[in-house]
Amino acid sequence: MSVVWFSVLEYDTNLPYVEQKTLTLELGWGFRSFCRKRRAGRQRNKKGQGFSVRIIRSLIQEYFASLDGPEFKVYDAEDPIVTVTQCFDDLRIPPDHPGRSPSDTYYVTDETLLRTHTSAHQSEHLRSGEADAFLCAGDVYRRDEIDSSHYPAFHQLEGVRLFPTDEVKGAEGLTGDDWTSSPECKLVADDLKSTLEGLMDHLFGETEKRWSEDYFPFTTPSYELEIKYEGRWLEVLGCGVIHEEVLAMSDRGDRRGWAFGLGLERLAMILFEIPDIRLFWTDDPRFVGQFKEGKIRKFVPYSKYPPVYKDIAFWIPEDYVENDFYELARGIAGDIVERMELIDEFTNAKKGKTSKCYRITYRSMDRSLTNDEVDALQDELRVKVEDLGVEVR
Ligand code: FA5
Ligand code: MG
Repeated sequence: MSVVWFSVLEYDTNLPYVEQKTLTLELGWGFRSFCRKRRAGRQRNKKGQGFSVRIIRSLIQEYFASLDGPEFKVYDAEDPIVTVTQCFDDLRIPPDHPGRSPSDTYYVTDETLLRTHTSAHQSEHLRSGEADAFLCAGDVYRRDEIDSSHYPAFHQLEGVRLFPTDEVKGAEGLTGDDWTSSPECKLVADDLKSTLEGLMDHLFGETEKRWSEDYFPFTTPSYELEIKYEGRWLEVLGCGVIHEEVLAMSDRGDRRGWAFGLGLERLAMILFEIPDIRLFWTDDPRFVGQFKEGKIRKFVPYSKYPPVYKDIAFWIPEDYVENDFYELARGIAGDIVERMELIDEFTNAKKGKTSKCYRITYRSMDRSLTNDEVDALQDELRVKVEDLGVEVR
């Protein structure tokens, strides 16, 4: 299995490679990896390897095809480079939302960016009026925290379902609280939850799951679903009842419906018992060789290489942004960074300054790291981090 990328999901950007290479330089680590891995994924596909995300995706499509009700049209060939309008404005994401900032999002130009979620295509598919229900899969990109379940490039699958007008007739014209407190809104939310619970049962059989309230500007009410995995709760999806203004902006203001967006790697991690999201990118034959087309079996762990821990402490400037530090470390050490953890923080009242100390776990998925190699990475980080205006202690 492992990757995954476009090749595995069988879609492609429309960008010629040369153009991608140019973008690569500006977009930093996530996009660079994506170009590299995409090529590797193609090779692997030729050899018949690399399937876990594709398997998950087919199981999901299979489930939705089996449901009564409208047929789910499948979209998966959208360009991952979208406009600010598609990714944010169409979804009521306000101008000052942190998700829009360059510390969270890879911008290509001021107006275009690598989509941060597949919801970026919701509005265009709603507006096209082609289907009352659809699924939309694609690769998405974010600057994010660094640990075993977060990666700067991953795959999402979006689902949308509009209800027949007569099933939600009582809610005609209702907005705001009048709508969200109506029995029709409850009907849509209940259908959403039971559909997704059914999906989890289809994927995993009996499994522990829990719902929590969430917030998205494009759905209300909103929820997230977590699954118990290796003794902890792992968030697998966000969802909700589509906000009436989103529907209205897509010329579907007369309709009501639900939407969800799930993380395909997260589900694959649970189904195949894959302990670290970086494994989706490894070329290690001990990993890749375990996943063959059409076969679902648990990952048989091989011994991990030993980790190397390094701490770094610095005084931060007022405009310090944590994601910029994570991105910097990824830029220097790539996949070798397994985890970055804030282990200490204090403010010196006299100096009026705050210090942060991070523990970085370096570990390769494919080989043993030498001390010299890790020291060199850490030294480079200590120098380059000063570009963020911090003062290393
Ligand atoms: C969203 O992206 C919303 N667009 C989902 C949605 C769609 C809500 C439609 C309502 C209606 P969120 O940021 O929580 O939500 O991400 C959704 C899922 O993507 C998460 O539950 C998780 O499974 C996965 N995910 C998020 N960040 C990462 C990451 N860095 N690495 C791997 N998977 C991730
Ligand atoms: Mg979430």
